[in-house]
Amino acid sequence: MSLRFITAEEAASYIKNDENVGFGGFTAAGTPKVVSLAIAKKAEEEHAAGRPFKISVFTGASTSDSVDGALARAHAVKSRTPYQSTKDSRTAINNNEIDYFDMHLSEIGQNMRYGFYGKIDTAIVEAVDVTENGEITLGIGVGAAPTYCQMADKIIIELNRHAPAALHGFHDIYEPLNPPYRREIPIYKPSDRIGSPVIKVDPAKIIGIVETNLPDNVKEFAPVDEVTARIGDNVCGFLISQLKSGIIPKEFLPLQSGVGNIANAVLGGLGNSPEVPAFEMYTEVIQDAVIGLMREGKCRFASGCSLTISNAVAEEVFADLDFFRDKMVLRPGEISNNPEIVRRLGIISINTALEADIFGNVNSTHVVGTKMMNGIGGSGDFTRNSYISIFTCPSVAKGGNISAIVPMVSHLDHSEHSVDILITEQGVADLRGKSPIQRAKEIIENCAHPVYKPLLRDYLNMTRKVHTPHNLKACLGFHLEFMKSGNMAATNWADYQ
Ligand code: 0RQ
Repeated sequence: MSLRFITAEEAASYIKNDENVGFGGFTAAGTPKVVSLAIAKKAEEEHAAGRPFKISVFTGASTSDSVDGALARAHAVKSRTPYQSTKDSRTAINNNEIDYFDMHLSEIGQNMRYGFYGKIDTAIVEAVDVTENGEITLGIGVGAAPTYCQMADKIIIELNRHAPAALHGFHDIYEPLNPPYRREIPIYKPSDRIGSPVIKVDPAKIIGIVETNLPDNVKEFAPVDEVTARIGDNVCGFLISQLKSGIIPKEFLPLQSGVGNIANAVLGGLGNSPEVPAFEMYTEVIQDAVIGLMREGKCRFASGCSLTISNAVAEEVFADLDFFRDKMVLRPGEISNNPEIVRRLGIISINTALEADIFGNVNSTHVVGTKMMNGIGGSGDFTRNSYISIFTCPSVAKGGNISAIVPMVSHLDHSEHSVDILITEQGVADLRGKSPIQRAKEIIENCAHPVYKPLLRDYLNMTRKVHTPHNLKACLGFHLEFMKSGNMAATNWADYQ
């Protein structure tokens, strides 16, 4: 059958109020860029005419302003999962206008197939190529596109001419069977390929193709500053110490690193450390620094779910695909983040905390316990199952008014049972094999900012000797003080006696 090219407006006309829509892509990479804008416009027109129009938005991870931003501003989102990171969608979530459920990214594909969240009415995916027999070569982000395409009644493809069709062969599309028929996922090293370079769908489900020619516009990284550089150095120093002691084998182990400025600084630091051997990555997002490390021969291979790279770096990669072809693979989030594989490969995970408590519990998602920042993303998929799990963060936020090290986290994402190492610009806390009191001393002395150390020491000494010495009246004292005076450092423990 022949492919039908349509406009973004026509594509949007097929999306009805209250549909479940699955978007392909992962971060801004490979995320649809024009049909979502047309859906937002349609929503505004429907609302102006007094008719309801909202959709439930399912994705692979965060998207871009063209999906989350535009749809939130148009009040077009009923519910949202599994992760987001744009300002307008965050505001709508915190106003409870959007029902957001935050979840581990590895689970979205299987949970959809299990039927936990209903059906997928329409899948909207970006591709660099599509054939008449329904073979789709995705763009530079995979996410949950394979599952959404398999489940959807209708598929809309944004065929983006900006990325080369020669990306064919970079993807490895594989969906596990559902229990009780599931077998092991046969990935034994990051470079193993187990699936197909394309998503194969019934071509009759493809209701239209919208042509685009647009870059992914992944946000540029901030230059490495003094604090992020010190965190990067501390991570490198720690990994080198583990290598020298033989805990990390001499071949090194695959790395996972979160997104953002700190992750970028850490990777840059690893590249500059002659004592760290060339390594492989089994990670979620392959970002700018990894491309540089590949050029230098420091990163031998990267398996990820997306190429979350800035426009300039994307142009460099697209112009030299043959160099990168045997150095990377793009997989569905269900596979890139799969706990079974993370545990098997012995991955070293490096993720970012908003705050950590003195006993090693980590909050990655909620500002002062109540306001959603982004979501847990893939951090839990990796942390819980890694060989060594590392969390990094600056010791203070908001000019020192917030301590990232608190007596008790105001929301829990990663528990003390899963967090091995905490690293700030102040130093490294190794929590492995330590009791709660030992962990608290390690974290306060090595990771807390000097301004907050005396307060944290006093907190620890305040309670009579028990296994985990919390004072239940005072444990959220830092947060209560921040809400009262705007400065956690003004906390007075006498107020809680
Ligand atoms: O605020 O933006 O107003 O300046 O939080 O903090 O230090 O710039 O760090 O951009 O890496 O984000 C945890 C949110 C960190 C992110 C989080 C304020 C701070 C700043 C951002 P401003 P930084 P980052 C794989 C792994 C969960 C998902 C994950 C994240 C802003 O890393 O979403 O790990 N992680 N995925 O000032 C109040 C505190 C604060 C605070 C920092 N304690 N209280 N505000 N801030 N600490 C990736 C994927 O899943 C795709």
